[in-house]
Amino acid sequence: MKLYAIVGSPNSRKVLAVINHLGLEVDTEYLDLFAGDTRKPAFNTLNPNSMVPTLVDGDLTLWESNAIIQYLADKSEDNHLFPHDFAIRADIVRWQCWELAHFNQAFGTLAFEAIAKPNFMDVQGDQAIIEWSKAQLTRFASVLNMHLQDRSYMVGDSITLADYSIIHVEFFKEQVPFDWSMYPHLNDYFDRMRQSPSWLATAPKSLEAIGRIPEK
Ligand SMILES: N[C@@H](CCC(=O)N[C@@H](CS)C(=O)NCC(=O)O)C(=O)O
Repeated sequence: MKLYAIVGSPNSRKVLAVINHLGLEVDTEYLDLFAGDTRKPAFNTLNPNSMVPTLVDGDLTLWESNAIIQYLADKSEDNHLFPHDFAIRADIVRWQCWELAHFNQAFGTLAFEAIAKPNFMDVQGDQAIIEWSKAQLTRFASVLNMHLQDRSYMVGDSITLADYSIIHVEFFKEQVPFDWSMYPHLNDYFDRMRQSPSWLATAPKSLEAIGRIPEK
């Protein structure tokens, strides 16, 4: 299996953390975002969105990080991250849909506009989008905070795919212009999850390392 990824990309980190967690053998090729590697024709035949993560396994080419991690978990012998029980799977998929459509849609957009644009692309973020993202995040952060008030993980009592999906923008949490102080359970959860070894191992070494091919 081969994974195309970008150092520090939240969606790549989500997949890499699951690979680490499950101890899978996957050949990872890092693309250089700033050299335009994701826009090259050869890569676009694999992923017409010009985005990572993208997984190739024999005849299957798969993009969308949540689809990739479901596939990897189902392929692994010890699939405790995405158990076979229908109700548990539906619960995990529910939170993966929710993070994609709501919580991380807001959080990721805020991180892109307020942090990535000025720091990596030399342009100012769009203030109207920043304000919209903050309003959305206010709405959905309280849902997450409430869900986590009496639990350590998103689903059940151990880590699942839902956790790696929820936390994937974690690196930017303290950098975005958002007051997280109203959400103590969410904050405790992020603090715990960001220390989990499989996730920690995917962290970029520095801000400068983000988007570039790592030195061997
Ligand atoms: N919904 C996609 C989002 C993928 C995505 O946003 N990838 C970013 C990196 S985290 C990317 O490749 N960006 C490059 C670009 O937009 O040109 C997923 O979950 O995989």
